[in-house]
Amino acid sequence: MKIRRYLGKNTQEAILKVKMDLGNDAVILNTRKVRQKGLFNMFAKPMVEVLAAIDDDYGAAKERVVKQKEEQPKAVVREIPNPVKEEQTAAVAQSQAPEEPEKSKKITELENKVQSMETMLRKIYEQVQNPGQKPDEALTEEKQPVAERVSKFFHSNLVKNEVESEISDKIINMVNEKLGDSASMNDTASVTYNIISGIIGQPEPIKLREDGKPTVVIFIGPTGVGKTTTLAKIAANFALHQKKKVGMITADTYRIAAVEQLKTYAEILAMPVDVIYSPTEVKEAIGRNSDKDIILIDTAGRSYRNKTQFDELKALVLACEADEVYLVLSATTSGRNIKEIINNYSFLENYKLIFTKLDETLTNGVILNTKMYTGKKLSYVTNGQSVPDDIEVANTDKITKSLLGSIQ
Ligand SMILES: Nc1nc2c(ncn2[C@@H]2O[C@H](COP(=O)(O)OP(=O)(O)OP(=O)(O)O)[C@@H](O)[C@H]2O)c(=O)[nH]1
Ligand SMILES: [Mg+2]
Repeated sequence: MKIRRYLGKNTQEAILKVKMDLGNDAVILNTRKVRQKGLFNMFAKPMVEVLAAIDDDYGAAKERVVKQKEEQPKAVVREIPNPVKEEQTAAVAQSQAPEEPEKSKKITELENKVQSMETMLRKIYEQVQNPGQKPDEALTEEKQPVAERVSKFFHSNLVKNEVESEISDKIINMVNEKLGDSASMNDTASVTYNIISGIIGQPEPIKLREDGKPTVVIFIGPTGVGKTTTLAKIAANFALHQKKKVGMITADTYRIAAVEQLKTYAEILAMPVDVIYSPTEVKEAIGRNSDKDIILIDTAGRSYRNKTQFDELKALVLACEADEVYLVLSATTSGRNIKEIINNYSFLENYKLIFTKLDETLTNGVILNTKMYTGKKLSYVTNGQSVPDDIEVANTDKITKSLLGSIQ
């Protein structure tokens, strides 16, 4: 079974998207309100997110839909019975009200959380029942306590989500240590959830200095992960939504295209860019931007295999004395590579993590793996190429649920 998310301004629009993409056979798993993408959209009207599932032969199903579209234009989406649906509909209707008081917003948020948990538990229950199993296997499974079966299920989901198997083992051991054999499904699910969300921790975005001096932020990371794009997204959000004065500095002069790329963004955003050719120039460039609220420094993707280039990067990090250093990593990086990359950046004393390209992968295991390896704070995640929208402050709840949910 494949699970996908769809966003719409209201339920109708989101369900229409489900139908367009997955056709009639889609099963609606959950409906909830979410905030729009973008860093500073906290006060914007929430969108409706529909979680829909489709069988594995989805390709074939899609072909059928094309056929059906010709034959029978009215598509009906099948919904599985959902005891909380009525409240959901009420919650969605509420989201369309022009102004929602703060208190009811909080209540709706809590309702959403409970609903997601219920949906998750319902799915676990269905899988634990596992009707597709061979009879003898089912018999052995039946003898296992619920807690054991549920934690096995989570372990398997973590591994499917590309959490390193030793890390998955460790987490499940922590869960088992906290729970006795007689623990209920609810307890097992919530203890597992709490342990994982505790490891992911509370994300921390850029914090501006309060002493009137510009906050200096530097972005480093492997080639092509999305450093420049992410910097542009952050620059645009600070300028457009927080009305801050932003300055940009690029130290990436190895490719002419790299300077041009940042200059193009800077022109669109009407921001200055300083180009520096050696780490010794960075302090001066920062000085030229002393009227800014925030200065964002872009660096070239560096291969640690090229010692001279990597030493220059180290010198730059040292020379700029940034308030915040961000290590930008792609969520599509494989487990082995991420370990190597982290080792190579271990010269950094303090940094925060940004994960890019979440839209290009179905699994978020790399986030949990990296948190376990580095213990560094998470900040932003990006989920598309579009500047400035495709970025948000990482959402621990969303990441934890995606790690516990099953993908195949
Ligand atoms: N799908 C997707 N693509 C992204 C995302 N962020 C960046 N990209 C794309 O990744 C490619 C590389 O992005 P850049 O911002 O140039 O990457 P970089 O890290 O600055 O690259 P170098 O400076 O060469 O090291 C571009 O095509 C971006 O549009 C994202 O969140 N999702
Ligand atoms: Mg770049």
